[in-house]
Amino acid sequence: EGAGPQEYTLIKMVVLEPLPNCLISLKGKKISLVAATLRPETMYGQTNCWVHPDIKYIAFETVKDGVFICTKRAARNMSYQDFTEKDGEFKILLEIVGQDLLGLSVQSPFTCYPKIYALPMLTIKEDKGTGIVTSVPSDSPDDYAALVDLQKKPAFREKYGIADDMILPFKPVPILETPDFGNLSAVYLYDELKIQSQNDREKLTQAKEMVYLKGFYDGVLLVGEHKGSKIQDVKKNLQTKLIQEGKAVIYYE
Ligand code: A2H
Repeated sequence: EGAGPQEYTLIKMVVLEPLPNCLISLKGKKISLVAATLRPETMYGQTNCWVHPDIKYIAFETVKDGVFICTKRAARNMSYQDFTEKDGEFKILLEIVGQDLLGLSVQSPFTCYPKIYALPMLTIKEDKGTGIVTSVPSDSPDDYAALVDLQKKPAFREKYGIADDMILPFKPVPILETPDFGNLSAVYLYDELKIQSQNDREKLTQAKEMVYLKGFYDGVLLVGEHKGSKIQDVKKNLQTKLIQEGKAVIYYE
């Protein structure tokens, strides 16, 4: 880790009806699952979001944006970044175990899928970001590996009560092209390095570094208003656009 704080883009994924039982008491409020990402320019390729079944999350009221769902640790950090009225104070509306969020549907910015689902990822770390991750399987090897695990293992889906139609229709979307890895970098490297599952940590770390470097320095966007532009040139613009449209905020930790 570097010396200074890390800046993340916090993507607001708005929870859609029908609300899962654990959120019924919040009916009528705007509720968002919030995910910290380093790659706001890839949001065109979201196919789902990730929640850890065993992590404890909370719902808390923000000043401007309705209710956020994330770990308590992230809520505390946010309370020092003007998300709540008083520094260090946040009102916990609910405590929720990840398991109970699985299968809920959200609307997330920029993706071509009007509705995406919260699915289980077992490698999520409790002490990073919000504990919720947005999934871009075209460009994140971790996301692709976790999605393939669910797609090819019906028993894994059943264990968490995930219906086939929350997963099977969601294909990685080509959003960014690099000369070396083509237009689905994560898929290319998953195959090339013969990654077996989301637990294949060593190879996934290697794949992640490769995708990130090539994507940033050689990547060209294939979709959206900056189609044809280099990632380096538009990453910041896309972050700003998300923020201006009220779909994201900056978050540090
Ligand atoms: B990234 P860093 Cl397309 N546990 O967003 C595990 N992973 C987490 C997490 C947590 N608690 N919180 C955030 N992340 C993921 C997009 C993306 C990301 C792409 C490609 C690479 C990539 C879509 N998922 O990250 O340790 C989030 O996934 C590669 C590292 O702070 C976030 O950005 O560097 C990134 O890890 C933050 O990880």
